[in-house]
Amino acid sequence: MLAYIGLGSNLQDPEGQIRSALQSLYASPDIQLQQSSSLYRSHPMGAAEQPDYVNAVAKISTELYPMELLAILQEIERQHQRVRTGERWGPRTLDLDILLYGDLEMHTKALQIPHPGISEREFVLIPLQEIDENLIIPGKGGLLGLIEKLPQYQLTRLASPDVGPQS
Ligand code: A4P
Ligand code: MG
Repeated sequence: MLAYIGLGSNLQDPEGQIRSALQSLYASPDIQLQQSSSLYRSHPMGAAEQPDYVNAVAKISTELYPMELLAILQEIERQHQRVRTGERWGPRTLDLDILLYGDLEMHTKALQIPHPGISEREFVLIPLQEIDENLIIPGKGGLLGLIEKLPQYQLTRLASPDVGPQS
């Protein structure tokens, strides 16, 4: 199954956190890292009193079920000293979201796929476009059409990632 993972960090060397998380995905035995986007700097969505984020998207293939994949992503978050404060959209060392899992649509409390914020987030859609601009987001439509509707928050493209099959 092909899936797309959104990575975000705005604490403790965000760029390093994202590179390290990509490395963890690459090293995970049940996950094959197919491609990763460039890293992007983005203004915080939500509470303004927090540092800018670094965001990226990874395309993976896996035979894990969605809940199994989520458990592995949360374990990687824990390894990156993620502490859940309960504050929604607050600062974090590492956030890993399942953006897409094949063409699956699921809406449970534990897991919502596609990720509910996907169609309004420039820091998700632009890195996705870099990987596969013909993507269809189940229930939401074509990626390029969603990008056209975005208010432009402006992303700054940082470096290409130096881990995984591209290196
Ligand atoms: N969960 C449900 N669906 C999913 C999914 N598709 N992927 C559940 C991952 N998790 C999913 O997540 C809370 C619970 O959501 C999980 O236990 C899981 O069962 P969390 O990571 O603890 O909470 P959160 O991330 O603080 O909440 P939320 O609402 O998911 O926040 P977001 O949407 O991840 O937003 N600004 C910029 N520029 N860049 C960012 O990356 N990120 C956020 C966080 C805010 N502002 C940002 C960014
Ligand atoms: Mg999250």
